[in-house]
Amino acid sequence: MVYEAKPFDPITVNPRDKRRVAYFYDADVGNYNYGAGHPMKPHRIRMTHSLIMNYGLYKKMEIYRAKPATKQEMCQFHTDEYIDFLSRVTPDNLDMFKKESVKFNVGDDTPVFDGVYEYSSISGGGSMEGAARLNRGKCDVAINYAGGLHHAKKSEASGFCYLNDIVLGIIELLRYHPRVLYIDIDVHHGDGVEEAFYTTDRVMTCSFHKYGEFFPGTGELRDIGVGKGKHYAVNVPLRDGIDDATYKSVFEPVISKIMEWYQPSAVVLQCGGDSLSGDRLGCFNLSIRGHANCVNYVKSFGIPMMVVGGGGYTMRNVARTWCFETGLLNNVILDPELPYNDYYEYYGPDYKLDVRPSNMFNVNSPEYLDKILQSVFTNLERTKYAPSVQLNSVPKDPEDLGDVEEDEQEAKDTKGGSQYARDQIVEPNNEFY
Ligand code: YEM
Ligand code: CA
Ligand code: ZN
Repeated sequence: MVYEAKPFDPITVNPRDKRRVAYFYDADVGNYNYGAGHPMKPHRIRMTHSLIMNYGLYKKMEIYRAKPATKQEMCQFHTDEYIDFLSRVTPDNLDMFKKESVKFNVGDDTPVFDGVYEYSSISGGGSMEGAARLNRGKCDVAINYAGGLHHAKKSEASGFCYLNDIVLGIIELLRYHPRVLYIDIDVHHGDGVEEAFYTTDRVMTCSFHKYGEFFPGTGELRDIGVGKGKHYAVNVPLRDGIDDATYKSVFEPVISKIMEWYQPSAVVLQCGGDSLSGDRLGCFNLSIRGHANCVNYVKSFGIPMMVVGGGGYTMRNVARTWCFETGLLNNVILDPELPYNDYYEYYGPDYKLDVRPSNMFNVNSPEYLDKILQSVFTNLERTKYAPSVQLNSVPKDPEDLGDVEEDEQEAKDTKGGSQYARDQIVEPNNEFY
């Protein structure tokens, strides 16, 4: 048996760890509205931000408002046609786009709401700028809770997602990093990101998700990538009711084995909050600690890290969790008592920084999990050990042109792996991955 049920130990941090955290937030994001009754509520990002600020985490990290992603940037992954449509369509002119609405899959899950393009550009801008700051060694951790929209496809909206900010962020990371690991703890399969990098060994994708009569229906254990990407996609299909200790007992061995075999130089962690207990759409039974343990575990490898949001449909629990995780990323365990904040009334009756598990049944048996771990390990052992890529010089970032002083300052900075990253300037000719 390779599966071993581990105890769930208390989460710890090292206050002497001085990793630099860049947090991206745009105050407009909470105003976008998918429509009455729709489960996706961008307001949860504003609630998270208010908690983060009222816990005083602004003293620990740098806070940025990213430039919204431009059309040109979006089209590094998406088709011109699709982005052009997104930029033109509005609730008022939707009638004129009947054919396109079908083609680009806007509808019930992905409605055309006021500002859908601007909302997407905020989400994408945060992940792209976060990646660029990591690339330039200006931070060790970048956070964008408006990102994590993992279902968006090259030319199609899907599952509440329009723009795949994660793919755009990873493409940016690939300019400097030979191997990027993508980890997805949202309760849904990270299909859009997996699909984008399914045929390359430059990105390993690893999604943990509910599988079986659940959206989007992909992410089987045997889906492992194609061509050069064979064995570089990892899927961990789970059943209802997984708890903290069980999730940890699967997550940690899988990630540890990936780190050993793949040796990524950067990692992107999608922190979808719909894997929490009591989520409106999810069916897992994680407490805040079970979810946050994943963040702390990935952080413990000390690799440049991008943290993005994702799903999460019980707003008060998403805000609690992302705030607690922002604390961990800054090496602080936050006080269980919530501070007063703009949305205090949402957190009653207890007003605590806690998401409790329920007594639901855990359908994931040790035998089932053992089968999954065996298969995942066998596939990883078939990968080439830390595959390398031809080294070429990277075209300069437009924003760096003429900024000699900053470049000189940057050149002096040898902390946080940035010198290593610059030594490994890796964009192959005429392709991103
Ligand atoms: O399962 C689907 C649909 C069914 N197929 C035709 C696709 N979509 C998922 C997407 C989840 C993305 C994270 C889905 N949609 N799960 C729940 C919903 C959902 C969508 C709504 C849209 C407008 C929902 O569930 C309660 N309520 C909605 C209410 C309004
Ligand atoms: Ca997932
Ligand atoms: Zn989800």
